[in-house]
Amino acid sequence: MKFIDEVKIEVEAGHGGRGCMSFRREKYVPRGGPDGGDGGAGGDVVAVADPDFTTLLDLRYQRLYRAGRGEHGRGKDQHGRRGEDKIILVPVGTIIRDAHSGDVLADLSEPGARAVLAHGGKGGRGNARFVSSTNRSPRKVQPGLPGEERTLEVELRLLADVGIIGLPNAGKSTLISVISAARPKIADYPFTTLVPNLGVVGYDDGKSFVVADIPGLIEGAHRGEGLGHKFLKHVSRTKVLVHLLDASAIDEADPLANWLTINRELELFDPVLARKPQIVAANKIDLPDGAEKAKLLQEQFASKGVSFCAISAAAHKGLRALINMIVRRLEENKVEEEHAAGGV
Ligand SMILES: Nc1nc2c(ncn2[C@@H]2O[C@H](COP(=O)(O)OP(=O)(O)O)[C@@H](O)[C@H]2O)c(=O)[nH]1
Ligand SMILES: [Mg+2]
Repeated sequence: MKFIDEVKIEVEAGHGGRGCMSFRREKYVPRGGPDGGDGGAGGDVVAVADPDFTTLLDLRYQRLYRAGRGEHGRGKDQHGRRGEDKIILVPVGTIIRDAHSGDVLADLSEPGARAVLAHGGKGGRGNARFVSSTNRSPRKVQPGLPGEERTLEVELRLLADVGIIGLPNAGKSTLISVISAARPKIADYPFTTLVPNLGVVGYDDGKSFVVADIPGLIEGAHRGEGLGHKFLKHVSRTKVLVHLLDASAIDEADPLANWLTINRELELFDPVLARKPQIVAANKIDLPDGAEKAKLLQEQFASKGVSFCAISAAAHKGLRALINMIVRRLEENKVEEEHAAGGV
C-alpha cells in the first residue's frame, strides 16, 4: 500500500538575453570595430531535496515557478548577466515526471540532491562575435533562446507521522478533515479492507506532518473487516498517537474506561503501536456535557502524567494547542532519532 502525495506544477526557465549590436565610439578613432556583448543565459528551474520538508504541501500553494531571464548584452563588450535560477525545495524521496511524456526528470533520494527541471535559454551573441576577415563591421546579432517550459507531476510517497485512535464516533474523521490542508490518495488498496483516512497538516514555515486515522481497531473487528498487514506495517511507523475521546460520552463513574478499552485493543492489535507516545484529546467540548466531563478527564490524566488537551473538532476549538503538542512531540522524536543515528 502506498500513501501518495501528488501535485502538478508548471515551470518556466528564463529566456536568454539578446545579443547587442554596437560599434566603438572613441575620440580620435573614426570607425571603431563592433563591441556588442552577448546576452546572458536564462536561469534554470532547479529542484533541491531538503530534509526539512516532509510533504508537498508548499507546492499546492504555489503552482508556477519561473526563473529569471538573462540580461541583454550591452555595448563596450559587456555581456548580459545570467538570469537567476529558481530553486524549488522538495522533500527527500520526491520523484518528478514530465506530465506529457511521463519521463522521470528527477528522483531526489538523497538530501541535497538537485536536478534541473527546465533549462534556461542560451543568450544570443552580440555583433562583436561575428567579426571575420571579410566582415569587419558585422551588423549581425542573435536573439536569446526561449527557456524550457514544462508541466510536471511531482510525487512523494508519504509515511504517516501521526496516528489517530479512538472509539467509533469519537470524531476521528472530523478531526482529520478540519486540520488537513490536503488529502493525499491511497494507491493499491484492496476494497475488502477498511480505508484509512489521511491528511496533511501544515504548521509553520512550510512544515507539515501526515496524519492517518487507524480505523478498524474496534470498528472493523466487529464487522469482520481487517486492515491488512500492510497498513499495520505502515501505521507502526507513526511517531505519535492522538487518542481521541468523546468527552460527552464519558461515564463519570469510570472516566478512563473508554481510554483503557482502546489501549487494550491496541495492545492486542500491535504491541509496537501500544508503546508509542500518546496525546489524549477530549473532543466535543462544544457540548455542555463534553466541557464538564473534559475537566474530569484533565484531572485524571494530569495525575497520570499523560499529555492531554480538550478540543472541539466540529467547533474548531483547541486545535492549535493540539497541533502544537503534536509538533513538539515530533520534534523531540527527531532529536532522539538523530541521537540514535550517532548525530549531535
Ligand atoms: N458536537 C460535536 N460533534 C462532533 C464533534 N466532532 C465530531 N462530532 C460528531 O460526532 C460524530 C462522529 O464523528 P466522526 O468524525 O465520524 O467520528 P469517527 O467515527 O471517530 O471517525 C459525527 O456526527 C460528528 O459530526 C465535536 O467537536 N462536537
Ligand atoms: Mg471515521
